[in-house]
Amino acid sequence: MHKLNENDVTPEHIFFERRKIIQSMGLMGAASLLPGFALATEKQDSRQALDFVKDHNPQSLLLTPENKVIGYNNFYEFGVDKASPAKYASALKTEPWTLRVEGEVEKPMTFDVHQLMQQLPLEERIYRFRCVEAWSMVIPWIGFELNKLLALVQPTNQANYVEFETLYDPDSMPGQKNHFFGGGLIYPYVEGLTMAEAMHPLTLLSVGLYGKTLAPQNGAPIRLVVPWKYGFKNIKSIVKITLKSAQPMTTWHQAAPQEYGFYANVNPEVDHPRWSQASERVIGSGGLLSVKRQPTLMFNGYAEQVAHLYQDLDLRTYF
Ligand SMILES: Nc1nc2c(c(=O)[nH]1)N[C@H]1C(S)=C(S)[C@@H](COP(=O)(O)O)O[C@H]1N2
Ligand SMILES: [Mo]
Repeated sequence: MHKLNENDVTPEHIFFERRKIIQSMGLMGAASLLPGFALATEKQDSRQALDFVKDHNPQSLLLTPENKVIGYNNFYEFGVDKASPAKYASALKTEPWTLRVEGEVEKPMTFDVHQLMQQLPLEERIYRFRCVEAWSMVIPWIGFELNKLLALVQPTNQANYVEFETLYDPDSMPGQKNHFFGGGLIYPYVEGLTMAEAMHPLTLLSVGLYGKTLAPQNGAPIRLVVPWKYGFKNIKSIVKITLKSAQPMTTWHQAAPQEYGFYANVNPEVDHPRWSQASERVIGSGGLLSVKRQPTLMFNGYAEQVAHLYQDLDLRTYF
């Protein structure tokens, strides 16, 4: 693995240096002159700074600019096009927010998410993010390992799966009120993991990105991040986690079972029935026309850490 030394200038350093310079010059308003920086500075006001242990970016991944992370989203509760969530999700009231954890656990608990953020130490994780629609980003998430939360509720030995549920609130989520606006999905949005996936140290509950609390369009105040799986597994604005003995039914699998499996591990060798998964459009700092393509990596580049979870599984059948 590539080791960082003092001469390495990571993209992340460039980002923070740039911000420092702009702030020290009192020129935040002039930030729009810098490519890939304009929207972020205007929209970050509602988000609060977080205390967290910083990632070293060991793989020197080039970050997707913040304005694209918060401006190019999938959150069908707020409409199906990529710009809709940033437009409409500010209607979501994210404080106070309770997260219920129940099912196959010794101690069912209801958490106040903002208290939980004080209680569990937060860390940054710079992860690749690969959407099933064959585009990708690199995002500096902030959060804690899901296994830390599960330890508090003490799973029973019947707990084989973990089910996650998004808020159901048609008054603030127009996609839940109007079937077509919401892309025809059945709500609330539900996702699931096996217990082994949920306990894996790469699996995060995220409460922030780029140094601050999550924007509503990214799933504030708390959402799942599983970096070796397609984007749709990364369920947003979670209100309930239920540990189960049987595999849960999940939203996209229910909508189109032949296209979206339960596992949804990033796999360049198994195509989506309607398109190839062998390569991806990188959402980076370039304009939409200069978007580069790169080959997709097995398990999205995390094979070393997670391949063992699937060694007895036929990944064509269990896609
Ligand atoms: N509740 C909910 N969670 C969701 C979605 C959604 O429509 N509703 N879309 C998923 C999809 S398809 C993707 S690619 C990611 C996008 O996350 P981002 O907008 O933060 O990049 O969120 C996932 N989580
Ligand atoms: Mo996605």
